[in-house]
Amino acid sequence: MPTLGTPLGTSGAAAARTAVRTAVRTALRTTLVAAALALLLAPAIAHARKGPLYGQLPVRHKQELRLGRLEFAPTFEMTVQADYKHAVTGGFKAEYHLTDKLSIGGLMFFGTGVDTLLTEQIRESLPDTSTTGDPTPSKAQFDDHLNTMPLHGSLHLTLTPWFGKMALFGKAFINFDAYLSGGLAIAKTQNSFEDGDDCTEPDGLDAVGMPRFTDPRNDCPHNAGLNAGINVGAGLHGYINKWVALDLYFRNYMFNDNPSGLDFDGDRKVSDADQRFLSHLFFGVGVSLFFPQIPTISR
Ligand SMILES: [Ca+2]
Ligand SMILES: [Ca+2]
Repeated sequence: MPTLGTPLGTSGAAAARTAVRTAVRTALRTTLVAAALALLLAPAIAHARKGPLYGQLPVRHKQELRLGRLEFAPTFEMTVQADYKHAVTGGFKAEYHLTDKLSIGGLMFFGTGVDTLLTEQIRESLPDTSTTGDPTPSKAQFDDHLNTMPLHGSLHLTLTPWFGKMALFGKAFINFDAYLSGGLAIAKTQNSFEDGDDCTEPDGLDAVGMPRFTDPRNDCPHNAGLNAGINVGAGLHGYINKWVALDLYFRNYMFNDNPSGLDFDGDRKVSDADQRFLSHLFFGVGVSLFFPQIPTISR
């Protein structure tokens, strides 16, 4: 009769070893199958995490309101914060949209000068006739030195990185875009000074007989002619339909100018040295017409 603590026989030990080997093989097989399944399913799981829109176009079947279209816009432009003369102008913008985001264009405006409130106040404070020894200009001398801008324009590149749709009162949906623009500026300026624009009249002789300049009022304004410079602008289109849009923008035309036509640097004479590289900021509103009238549709 067997007793507790008696060692197993030879056949019992062999059976136990076989059972352990079988268990290890089963565990290994299960682990390998699980690893293979994980490798196979990993891309599918990753794709599912990125969502169904992964790799898709941002916008499908989009109306191409700019791409390949010519934009022509009758436009009104007026200066903002001019010192002496507002420029009130009318003209046009022409722009060819090479891509949805990039266009090349030009602007041309014709206009007239309108006194600012500052000019009216200064004129009222001035005497009708000038006096020798008193540097104050007469009303006529002040007026004849001011310049106006009868013509100005631009050649520029425009970047339109933003576009979308706006809802008006939750009912009407209109397309819009916003753009930045910059390039070359040109401006024609003129004055009403009768004796020309480039003279600097001597006002006597100094001790060694050289011309002496003490009175800028009889000098020419040095502020008329064709001026070249640069311009930058920013604006937006609100599309009324597929080929008509409202165009609102600010554009700054920068070039050398001396709007008062009088002595700015204080050397008692008017010369080209009185000109500075100045901003001429305009607000513009135009009606943009896009051609062809029917936009293409993206894929
Ligand atoms: Ca002089
Ligand atoms: Ca001067």
